[in-house]
Amino acid sequence: MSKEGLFQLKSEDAKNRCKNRQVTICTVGLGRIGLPTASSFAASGARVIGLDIDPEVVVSVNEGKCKFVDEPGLEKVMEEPVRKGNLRATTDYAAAISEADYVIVCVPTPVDHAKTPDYSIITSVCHTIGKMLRPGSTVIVESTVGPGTVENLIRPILESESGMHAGSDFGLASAPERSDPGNIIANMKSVPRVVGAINQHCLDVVADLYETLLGVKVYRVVDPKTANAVKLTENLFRDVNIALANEFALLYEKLGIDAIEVINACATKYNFMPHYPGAGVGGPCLPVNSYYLISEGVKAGNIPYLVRNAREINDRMPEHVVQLVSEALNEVGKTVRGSKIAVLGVAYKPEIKDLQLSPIEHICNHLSSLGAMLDIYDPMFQGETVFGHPTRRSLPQAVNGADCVVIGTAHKEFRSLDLKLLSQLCESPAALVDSRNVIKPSDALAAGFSFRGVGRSVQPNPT
Ligand code: SAJ
Repeated sequence: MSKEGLFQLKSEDAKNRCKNRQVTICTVGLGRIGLPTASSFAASGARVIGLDIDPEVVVSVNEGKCKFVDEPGLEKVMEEPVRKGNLRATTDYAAAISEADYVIVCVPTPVDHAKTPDYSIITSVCHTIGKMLRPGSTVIVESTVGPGTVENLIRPILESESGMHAGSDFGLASAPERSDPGNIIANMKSVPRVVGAINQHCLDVVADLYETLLGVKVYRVVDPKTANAVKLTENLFRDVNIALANEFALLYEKLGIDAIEVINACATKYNFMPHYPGAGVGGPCLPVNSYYLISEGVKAGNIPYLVRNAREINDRMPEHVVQLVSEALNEVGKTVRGSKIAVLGVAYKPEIKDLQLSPIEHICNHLSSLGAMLDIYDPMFQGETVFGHPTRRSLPQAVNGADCVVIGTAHKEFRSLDLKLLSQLCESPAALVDSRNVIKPSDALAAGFSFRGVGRSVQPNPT
């Protein structure tokens, strides 16, 4: 550990230290973003200290284990650095931060029940970082925050706690994570990093860290708030386009037009980016990020109405699926009350072991409250308890004797279902409701189901 902090070195010297892996990185938060970040930097040969408040996480990381079974390659990337000792985890904030050249913040930034950004975790972490910060080190915020939060909330905290000045005594930058949960290790290198910093020197030092150690392209922007605006813009672009697809689906269902067929046809046009309707938008990112921009918009007196309306449309989709279940059951002379309903897939997206803000929770809760008996099967949650319901270890166990089957998540396993076999397992006549466009309507009808799908035009079963 050199006496002069890396940030105070001339860019060239800082780059050499980076090139020679003579840097110490502290990653604050070893969750789905923090652990792959710490492991990837350590795998490049840098010395990495992973900080987490959860002692169990710390123990498992130091044993080279990780709970993210759905992150391919993560445990492999951790293996050697843990064995060699250049990746170690701790709960000891003081030791870790005071040794670091770079402090990378990867803690959650949820919204509270009033949909207001809840920055309590990141602010408390920054108070601690400020107290321990070593002159010449650089703080990098990877957590997703509203534009201006780094400049107006985080900087003052770090300066008042450290008694130092950002930009001269220590560096401060935003490098929002952009990795796709379920592909994070691959994305660490493949998805360019957008970096915005407190000044040019800091931008150079931080950009060089990602380029040199992770081998990822860096797109430099003028300041941290611009980098945070980029992250929100790309996530809200997706949320709004999904809402548009859901709006088309709701309308086309009424007009007897298959919205999926329409979107697939539109996708043949060079400038059409297809998004698909479904049960709603889940996960720790899209259903939350809009509110960061909405709250900044409210403060600035310019509410992003489109973004807000998109949230309302996407949040209404789970209830639409409940409606489709009721319709499909009625078509076979049954009601939700008293029916056995098999729910296939509860994760918020395919191949992920994550229930955060999963739209399927609302569907399960409402169907239960209407008197249905649920049986859940999800390949990522076998033999567990989800939304208060025990989950099955196999699909046939869940479907056996069902009056209705609901597809909640488009896991690979559900993309090649034998519908004839499925209908034989059900209490015939049975219904099939697809909220994730994995079932061809004609196949469902041919198998004897009464079928409903989000965005699918209803065709009464002729059989
Ligand atoms: N969904 C649809 N229709 C679609 C695509 C997705 O209904 O056409 C639903 C999914 O089923 C899921 C939700 O939207 O419930 C979110 O899915 P996602 O694929 O957007 O996944 P996330 O939230 O896991 O990851 C997003 C990604 N952002 C973008 O692709 C712009 C990821 O790159 C970000 O890093 C991540 O948010 C994040 O951390 O912010």
